[in-house]
Amino acid sequence: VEDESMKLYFSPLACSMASRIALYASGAEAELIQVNTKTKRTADGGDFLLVNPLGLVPVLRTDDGAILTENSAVLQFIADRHPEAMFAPRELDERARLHQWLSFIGTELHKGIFVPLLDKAAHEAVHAYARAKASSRLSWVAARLEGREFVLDAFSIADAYLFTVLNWAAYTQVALDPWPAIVEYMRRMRAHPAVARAFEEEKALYLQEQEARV
Ligand SMILES: N[C@@H](CCC(=O)N[C@@H](CS)C(=O)NCC(=O)O)C(=O)O
Repeated sequence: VEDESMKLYFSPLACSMASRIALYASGAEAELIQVNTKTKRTADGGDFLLVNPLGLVPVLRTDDGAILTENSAVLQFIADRHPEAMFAPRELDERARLHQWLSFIGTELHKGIFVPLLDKAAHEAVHAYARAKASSRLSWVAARLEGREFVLDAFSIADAYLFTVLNWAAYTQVALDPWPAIVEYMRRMRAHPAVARAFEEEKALYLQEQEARV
């Protein structure tokens, strides 16, 4: 597979970290381009809105120059390119289960709970509304993880995305302790080589970004 020219636009510790994890787990090569999602500038001063008018990461520029947005699509694209290296089920029922989890993580967790809580401009009523949803959503995740190592039968892009999103619990005062299965899962994920590498790199970039802002 020729993939020297793939580019992943990311912001440190944002949802795009899931795609970095998938790149590392699958062994795919891609240039990683940091985006300041506040100023909509890329690290080299480019206008990110020309890449994605929505100003959202992740964006994957595939090696034939196509622009792909949306976590779920980007993650599946990366995993499907290297099925020998990364578990990317293709049979109908397993793929449906993968879709189910990517959609759940993207809508119920990422957008439903964490985006409103991370948005400092959101009114307290918005925060309360999001917080009220957290318990049932996290119970659902915990029930799935009870007695299993990964979301599916092996490490997959669903784990990359779930770890990335649940990592925001620390920044939003969402307690995970009531769900030991989730706490243990996060511990296991942090020890996974692709997750550990991506997380360490993005934590360092996140700190740099925070320091530059002050
Ligand atoms: N629906 C999009 C949402 C992506 C998204 O929310 N990206 C966030 C980072 S986690 C972002 O770029 N936020 C910048 C902004 O809102 O301006 C997807 O699933 O990829």
